[in-house]
Amino acid sequence: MKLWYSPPSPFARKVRAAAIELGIAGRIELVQVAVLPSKPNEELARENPLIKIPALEAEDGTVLYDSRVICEYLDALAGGGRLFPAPGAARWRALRRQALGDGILDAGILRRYELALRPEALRWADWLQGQQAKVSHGLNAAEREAGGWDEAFDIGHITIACALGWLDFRFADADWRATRPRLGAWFARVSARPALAQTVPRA
Ligand SMILES: N[C@@H](CCC(=O)N[C@@H](CS)C(=O)NCC(=O)O)C(=O)O
Repeated sequence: MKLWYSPPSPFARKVRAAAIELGIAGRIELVQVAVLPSKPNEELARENPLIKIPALEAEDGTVLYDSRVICEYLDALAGGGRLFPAPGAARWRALRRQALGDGILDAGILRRYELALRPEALRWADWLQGQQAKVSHGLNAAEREAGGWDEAFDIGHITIACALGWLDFRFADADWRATRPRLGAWFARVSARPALAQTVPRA
């Protein structure tokens, strides 16, 4: 299998961490690519028409996207039911957690693009604030739930951890831990897992 990724990408990190958790990372060749919404990568577009990472060439040659589909594929490949619980309440909780982490990232990445790519004179302060509100409320929801998160480590936990790691990487001065002690303590504990320790975002 082949994974198109970049070292800072939190969505690609989800896939890399999932593969390590599942013990199948050795079956995946990593292909580093550059992606920017302001500069479409036409080579990547041949693999993923949405021109985003991650994209995974699966064992049958199909190219899968996005991170949610790829992670569920890897889970199935490793026997199923490990990162994506079987149908039932635990599965809905895991998928909801994944949606929360993905949503925090979607809003955070839109802010990042606005701040890093858009010319300063064209920036839209209300829109930036609207995205920040999604990040903040999302983190508050995670703080309310994090007390019960030590029983398992599913795709939702991986996604939340990747979101927190990316916020630390891109917005290091935004002290999200100050008002979210349970989430901070949980993140410190899970960061020691090889799947997260080996995939810390870097430039
Ligand atoms: N929903 C997608 C989001 C993927 C995504 O936004 N990836 C970013 C990099 S972290 C990207 O490729 N951005 C390029 C662009 O938006 O053009 C997933 O879960 O994989």
